[in-house]
Amino acid sequence: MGEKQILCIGLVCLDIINVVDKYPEEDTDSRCLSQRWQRGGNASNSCTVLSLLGAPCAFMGSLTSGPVADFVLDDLGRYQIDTSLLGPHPGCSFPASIVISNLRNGSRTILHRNRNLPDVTAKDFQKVDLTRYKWIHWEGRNPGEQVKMIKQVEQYNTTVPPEQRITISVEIEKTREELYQLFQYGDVVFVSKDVARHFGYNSAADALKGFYSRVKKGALLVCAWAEKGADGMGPEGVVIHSDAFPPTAIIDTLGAGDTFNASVIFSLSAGKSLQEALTFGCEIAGRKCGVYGYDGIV
Ligand SMILES: Nc1ncnc2c1ncn2[C@@H]1O[C@H](COP(=O)(O)OP(=O)(O)O)[C@@H](O)[C@H]1O
Ligand SMILES: *[C@@H]1O[C@H](CO)[C@@H](O)[C@H](O)[C@H]1NC(C)=O
Ligand SMILES: *[C@@H]1O[C@H](CO)[C@@H](O)[C@H](O)[C@H]1NC(C)=O
Ligand SMILES: CC(=O)N[C@H]1CO[C@H](CO)[C@@H](O)[C@@H]1O
Repeated sequence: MGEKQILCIGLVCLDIINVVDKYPEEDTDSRCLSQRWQRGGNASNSCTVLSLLGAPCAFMGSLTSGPVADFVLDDLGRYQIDTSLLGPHPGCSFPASIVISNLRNGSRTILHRNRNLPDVTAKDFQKVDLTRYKWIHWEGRNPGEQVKMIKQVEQYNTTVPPEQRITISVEIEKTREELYQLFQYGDVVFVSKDVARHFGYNSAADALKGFYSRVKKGALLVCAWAEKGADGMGPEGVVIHSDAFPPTAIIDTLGAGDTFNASVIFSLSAGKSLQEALTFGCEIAGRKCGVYGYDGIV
């Protein structure tokens, strides 16, 4: 067996990206500067970045069959992302999003299509051979099942020597009450600016101070704040900060958060400190904002 992998569990979808130089007005015809298909989905994006950084990684999620699924599968392969845990769900429609990326101000508007693809369940997860992974990341989606999966990993951790234990990270991005139970799981917890704002916090530092009591003992809590960079807090209760690294021009901020998370996970999994990981996360995410897609960030 080769080096242990980092596994990301969540969604893969198709992003149909339309680049415009002015946001379209309703009831008008307008042209986009370019249009492209790109594999998307938060956990799938983080895998792309982990792989570009040189970490062996795997993605677990649902996939249907058909031309769009083939495109996505090919692309995962192109980035050497292990897809052996992808569950087939023929007959379901594939999640796709229309993204309007405004070149003038870097804004991006996303129109999600309703999806009927099932999320990964604890039952699916039981089949996973945990000895292959050193880190597992969950994009918060179906927390009831996700907590059961995390408990399986915690149970596994009690049966192996410390150096073989799996680090658990979770991401809480959406303002959905049921997702907040994920705070108390995870050695590393990522919470979004959206959730922070929803709770009335106006900075990453305030969010960390407010949320830290929810995480488990010893955990790291991380909150990114777009052009303000990102903050993190560990058991010492001290706020650690990295400024953003703005590119010369903002080209495409889609997936900046996923790039940031992946880079932080990469850095921490290599034994770096929280400060080093935040700085690395902001540096790579900043570079990502300066290119289309992900190629060229490393
Ligand atoms: N406009 C920007 N300029 C420079 N860095 C940025 C910018 N937007 C995002 N970043 C970087 O990406 C990280 C994640 O940003 P975030 O706002 O959480 O992403 P998302 O846009 O995906 O929600 C930030 O911590 C920062 O390092
Ligand atoms: C592994 O699981 C234990 C619980 O058994 C948990 O406390 C720990 O944070 C997990 N991760 C690591 C890296 O030990
Ligand atoms: C990364 O974390 C941010 C919250 O800081 C979230 O918006 C984004 O969806 C996360 N991506 C993944 C793959 O967890
Ligand atoms: C498909 C999906 O849930 N995408 C989300 C990924 O994360 C960004 C923010 O980082 C959201 O805006 C997307 O909706």
